[in-house]
Amino acid sequence: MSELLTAIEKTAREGLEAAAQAGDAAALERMRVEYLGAKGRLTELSRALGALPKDQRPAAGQAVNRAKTELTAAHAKALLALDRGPDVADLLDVTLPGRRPARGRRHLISRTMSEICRIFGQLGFTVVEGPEVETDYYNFEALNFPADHPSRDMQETLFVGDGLLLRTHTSPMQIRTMEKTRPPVWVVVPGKTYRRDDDVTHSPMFHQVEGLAVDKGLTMADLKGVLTAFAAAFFSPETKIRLRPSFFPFTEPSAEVDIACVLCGGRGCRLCKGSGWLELLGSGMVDPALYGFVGYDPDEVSGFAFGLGVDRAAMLKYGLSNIRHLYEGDLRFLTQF
Ligand code: 2U9
Repeated sequence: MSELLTAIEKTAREGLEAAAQAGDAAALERMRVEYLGAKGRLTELSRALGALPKDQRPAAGQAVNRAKTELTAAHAKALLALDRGPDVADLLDVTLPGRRPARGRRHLISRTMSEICRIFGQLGFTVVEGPEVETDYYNFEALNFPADHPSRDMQETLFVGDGLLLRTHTSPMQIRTMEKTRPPVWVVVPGKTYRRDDDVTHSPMFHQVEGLAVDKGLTMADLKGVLTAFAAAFFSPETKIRLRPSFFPFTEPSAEVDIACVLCGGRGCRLCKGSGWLELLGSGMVDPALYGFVGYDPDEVSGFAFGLGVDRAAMLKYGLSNIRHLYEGDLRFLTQF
């Protein structure tokens, strides 16, 4: 073997050793310059190839190239090892407690709706649910809204074609229930309802719980008793209510029900606009005209009904100023309750 070949192999061995020993980037760079640089040891050896006898050149040339490849790879590998930083095992504390996966929870609206139904359940009402796509008959006609009557304007209906619409209240289900059962009827109907309405206190989809009681001898006193008990259970035991005359096509007489302001207790503040009262729900004695649609005898039975916006009830109970918070799905808001 020629002297040159021996020198090439020695240089390769020393270069590999230097790469393995380099403890930092500066030492590694010194190795690269010394062995692989333009004036480095392998370059010098390549130059010496020209002085060899012709027959020895190919073997020596291959040896230089092999050495270059080996040292370049060793340099790159050592550089990567430096970049990787400390071993993961040194950073991992296996004694740390694990991270629990986040648990879901029911939405504030769903929980408020359940709470309202639970309270009316204790007062003797049964929960029934029904379709959100309804016919004009169940949403309006059977509820004493004559065709083309201005009272339909109060409802801002969303139509879906084929004579169908998105129910504007859950009242159609009370009609369906009365069609199927004889009195006494004591039901509450929770569910989604739809109107063309969109501002800080209105959403085009909102939630209602409506109630209907039809029985022998019911009067406005029963209505007031049930709603007083509801307000006490939903807000706080001392919550006062008042009935204010109003109009709904399906009840006569009709009353809106206010509760003493949840913020100032009735003294008057910004929330209740100084009145001391907040509007909570609508109610009234079932208009006897409705009984004709379901085959009940108005001389035999009487009834009361009420309708409560769940979103509004939740806003009052939890002091929310913007209905949109309930529908944006922002966990920073939702997890507060
Ligand atoms: C039948 C007979 C009567 C349900 C009623 C209201 C009054 C009422 C509103 C409250 C806030 C709707 O969500 S809201 O905008 N509801 O004011 N609802 S009485 O009366 C009925 C229902 C069904 C057969």
